Amino acid sequence: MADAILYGSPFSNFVRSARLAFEEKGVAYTLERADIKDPAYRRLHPFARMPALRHGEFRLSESFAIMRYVDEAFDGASLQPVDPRARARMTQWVSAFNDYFVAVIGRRVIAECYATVLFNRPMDDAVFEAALPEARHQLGVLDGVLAEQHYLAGDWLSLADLMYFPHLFYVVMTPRTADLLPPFKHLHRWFQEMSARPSAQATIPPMEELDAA
Ligand SMILES: N[C@@H](CCC(=O)N[C@@H](CS)C(=O)NCC(=O)O)C(=O)O
Repeated sequence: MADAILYGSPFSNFVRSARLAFEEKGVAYTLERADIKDPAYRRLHPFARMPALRHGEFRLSESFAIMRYVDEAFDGASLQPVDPRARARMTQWVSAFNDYFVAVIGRRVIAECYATVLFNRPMDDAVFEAALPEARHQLGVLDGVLAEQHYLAGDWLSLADLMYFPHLFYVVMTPRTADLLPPFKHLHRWFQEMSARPSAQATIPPMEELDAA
């Protein structure tokens, strides 16, 4: 079967999570930049977001669905725990990511720092500052989990870790937010270990092209 094609930008957090699944699994894929505003792209993603996947005739959208497909359709060490409780824990953290973490750390903290690049407008300091207490609370929750275990779903890397890492990468790399993570020492330990993985190294966004706040 043809290699998988992942559509999206190398700057996108969600695209990077999907790429991390390919890299961790050792599965060949091609990253293709897509014009998500092109009506034809809706055949791949009905809501015109990224990433989307094409694997032969099979089309799929939504990062977590793509990550599960990559994990389950190809050989290699599993990125999802077998134990039902650990697997449920992975799903819990992915759900929390999609519903709470993205809304605060994705859309109000990181996105504000990149408002010029993303929305062609100045950063809204009030939105950014107002989000910080909840952002710190969320980082504290993750820190508490990682104080007890090595990865978010237990002792082994899982899709939950791959989901959070790209967002936290921007928190650490962005001058305005760089001091947020280090006080959470367990989360910081996890972040440093995740950053050193070959999968993370292979998917670093070309930051020099961005002008962060
Ligand atoms: N729930 C989606 C979220 C995807 C998403 O929001 N992607 C962003 C890029 S990081 C996007 O496509 N933004 C384009 C836009 O909002 O126009 C997923 O998990 O794949």
